[in-house]
Amino acid sequence: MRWSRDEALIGGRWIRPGATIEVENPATTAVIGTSARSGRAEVEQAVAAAREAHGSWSALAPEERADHIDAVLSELRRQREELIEMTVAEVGAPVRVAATWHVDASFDVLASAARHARTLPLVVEQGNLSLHRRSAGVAALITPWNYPLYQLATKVGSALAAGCTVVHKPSELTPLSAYAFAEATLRAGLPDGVVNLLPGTGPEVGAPLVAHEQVDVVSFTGSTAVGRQVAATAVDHLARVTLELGGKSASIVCDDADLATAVRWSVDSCMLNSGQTCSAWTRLLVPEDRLDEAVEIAAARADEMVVGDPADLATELGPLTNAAQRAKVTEMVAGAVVRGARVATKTTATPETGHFLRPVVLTGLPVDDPISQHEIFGPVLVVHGYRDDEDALRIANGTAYGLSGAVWSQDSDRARSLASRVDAGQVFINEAEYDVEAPFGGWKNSGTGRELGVEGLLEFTELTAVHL
Ligand code: TXE
Repeated sequence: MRWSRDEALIGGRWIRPGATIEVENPATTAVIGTSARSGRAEVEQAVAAAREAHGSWSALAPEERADHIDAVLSELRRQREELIEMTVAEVGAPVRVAATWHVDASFDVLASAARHARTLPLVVEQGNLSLHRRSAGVAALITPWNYPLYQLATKVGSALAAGCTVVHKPSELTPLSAYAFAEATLRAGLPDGVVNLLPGTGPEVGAPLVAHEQVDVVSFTGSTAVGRQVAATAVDHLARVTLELGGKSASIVCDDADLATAVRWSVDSCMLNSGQTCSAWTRLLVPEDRLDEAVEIAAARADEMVVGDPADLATELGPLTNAAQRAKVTEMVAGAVVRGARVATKTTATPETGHFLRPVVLTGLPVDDPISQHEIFGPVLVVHGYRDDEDALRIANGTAYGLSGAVWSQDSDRARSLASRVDAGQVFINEAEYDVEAPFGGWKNSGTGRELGVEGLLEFTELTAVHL
């Protein structure tokens, strides 16, 4: 097998926990590699190694840490093609999506973290006070399978820049890019123990890691259910917690917007990475009297999407990353249909092997139906009509989530006013452009804390107010 690994990286050394986990290619269902299956013993060793390395790493000048991050980034850039190939293989992301949204976006995030390490003032004078920001200590980073390299980059960049040492537990479904990252830290000469890698399952590695008394910060991305458990465990020993959880974001198309442009962008946002993007705009809200027209445009865009071999440059949607996710999405759509949803898209066949699903556009259910309230995490868009701007806002804010959103209008004052009233961590106006400096995170069940930008770095620091 191409990517057979059986080690964990602890204190700069590769050690073998003994057991392994198979890694599947979701497009073919073939086993393409293995990862180590670490356990409690490795958690103990890795946290101890991170603790030991913390003193000297946090004592470095921030510029020196920035140089180290840049060195790791240079190593990763050298293997860009292999990282893309790995992402296509383990996530099933189409090669163009893998290149842009997984790999290049990860590079941007790491470069941004290094920049902030160089420029962020860690001591701020404020009258009779001197505010000192220092590294919070040892950070546990737990990442999911939908954007494995990118999620790691957002966490590890900020953590290292802030002076934390880290123990990373990748998703057991997509550990390959985590190995590539760990290898890059070794080649780049990062001091031993600054980055430790513990591949393994949530219960066997994630849970004891979060519970470890010597872990000072927990940064978790995953489901809201596990996020709750993580927060409850971490608060027991009062570790700082950042949670990046699910979403149910709305794209509000105002009556003065260019409907076709807004709808097509919204479909593309929803379907990116086969809908396995927490910030995807999965609900499309349009003026009531244009609902039919909007559904037709959305369905046409979804129907033209090329679903298939993720390694093919023409492919827009690869498979879902795992069988359980495909089953969950299929079941949620079937439930909605039983409750009366109209499927506006064609039911064209998908490849027989692999966890493929064609994009689906649904309409016809009330806004409080489960399909419009719960995260689906698949290529499914739900379209609703609204009466006026207030009604649109009520619907947009009427879920337990609050991660992202969009407003489309030709009137910038109206768009800004609406955007400022959406209960979400990020709102886009008339575009979907990614900005590496925009703090990312959620309101309500979408999580707590922020990633990226200055705010992302501050999550890994503690504050001392020195009274002069
Ligand atoms: O997530 P889990 P799953 C949502 C999405 C998806 C659903 C289920 O709706 O359908 O969650 O996905 C680790 N202590 N998102 O079950 O289990 C696990 O090993 C500590 C949204 O795969 O939350 C993995 O590394 N860690 C999302 C990570 O948590 C534990 C991304 C996420 O897996 C653990 C993924 C435990 N007790 C899914 N149990 C997003 N916000 O982008 C598991 N883990």
